[in-house]
Amino acid sequence: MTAKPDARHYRALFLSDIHLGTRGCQAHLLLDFLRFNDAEVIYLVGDIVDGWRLRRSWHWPQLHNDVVQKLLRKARKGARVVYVPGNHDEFLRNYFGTHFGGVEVMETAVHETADGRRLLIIHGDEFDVVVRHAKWLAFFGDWAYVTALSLNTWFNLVRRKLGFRYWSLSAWAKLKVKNAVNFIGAFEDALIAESKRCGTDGVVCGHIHHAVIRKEDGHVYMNTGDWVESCTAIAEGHDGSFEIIRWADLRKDVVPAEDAEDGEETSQPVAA
Ligand SMILES: [Mn+2]
Repeated sequence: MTAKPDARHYRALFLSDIHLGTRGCQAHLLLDFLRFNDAEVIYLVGDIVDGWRLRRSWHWPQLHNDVVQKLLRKARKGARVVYVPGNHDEFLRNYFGTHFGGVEVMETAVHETADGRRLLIIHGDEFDVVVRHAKWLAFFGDWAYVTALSLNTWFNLVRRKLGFRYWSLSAWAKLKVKNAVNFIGAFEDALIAESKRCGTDGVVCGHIHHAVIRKEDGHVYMNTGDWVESCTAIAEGHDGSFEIIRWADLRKDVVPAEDAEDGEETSQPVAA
């Protein structure tokens, strides 16, 4: 058994792609992470609850409840918790500007770092369309770019209302393994471009399950990764420095308790 880690307190923590409600979610590791790590502000950068999957089959063991309770408890105890929904928890996109249990739901947020930089906080699925059609959009310029972005939003809104599943960029990219590196690079470029358009000094996003801190001509791109495979978070220290925390690597010995307390498992017919 590895030694108990020291409790850490950060200025800000950024988590995304937890996918509560799916079997892939490593809730035991996240719960362990939340026990030892606190922050003044916690940003939940989308795909926290997997609503698309919840509609088809329900996997909600006690551990997933515990994660939610732990986050709400941190909010009660004075942490600011901001929830920026992603494509898997799009149902929350109907609730921008509202609060529940002390958690603020926002379309995007801007975080100011200890050293005065401004960071755009966004999940990133909005840019799937830009990544897929990067060449065409570059050819037609800014107008096509902006139009494609808003079409993407409307397209997925209609799909959601009709009960279809979200078209997944990551799944698509995995099918085209040869392009995976290109696809990650294109996604990063799209997010950096968006951050520049917004006049911020950098961006914190999720969506592609690939944690990284990348600096490019004075601009920073940070991806929080996920809690399905890598179990990573981005943290800002009190001095404004940023790091990736790789919890699965730090806590190899933390294993899930027996599944005995699993919650209800039901299957529902797929809508439409
Ligand atoms: Mn996503």
